[in-house]
Amino acid sequence: MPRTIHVLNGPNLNLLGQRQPEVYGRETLADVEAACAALGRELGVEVLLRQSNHEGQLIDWIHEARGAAAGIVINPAAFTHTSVALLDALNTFEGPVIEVHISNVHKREAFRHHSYVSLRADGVIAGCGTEGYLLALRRVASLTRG
Ligand code: DHK
Repeated sequence: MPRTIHVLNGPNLNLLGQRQPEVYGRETLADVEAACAALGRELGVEVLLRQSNHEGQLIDWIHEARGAAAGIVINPAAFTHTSVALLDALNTFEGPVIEVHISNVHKREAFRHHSYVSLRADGVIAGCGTEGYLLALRRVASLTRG
């Protein structure tokens, strides 16, 4: 059975491609999902991509990943900078976690420089655009290869 990698996306990422394209680019989340699925086929993994604007929903999905996902790629969006609850949820997950930010958060406002999720993440990718998701998938696949 192929390993499944869960790709979780936080608030406002449903508007990817429309929202501040000068910061987040013109690709939509559907484009990201298609690119992740194509790479998944190449790597021999399944990819489940989800997005929610609600913190509790993201936490429920992290709990669902326990014992089910080989790894988690997560762009927590604004919850990166605010959510101890997401950090606590990720701390219950046993596999690798890679944190992705489309923009280079360190080049932006000071409040974006701190990440609660980074206290758990095994790797962090920022400022590589939506390609960051593909880099993160490759990393999870290599970390979990048997
Ligand atoms: C996305 C967001 O929505 C912001 O709140 C983060 C992140 C950065 C990104 O670059 O993907 O600060």
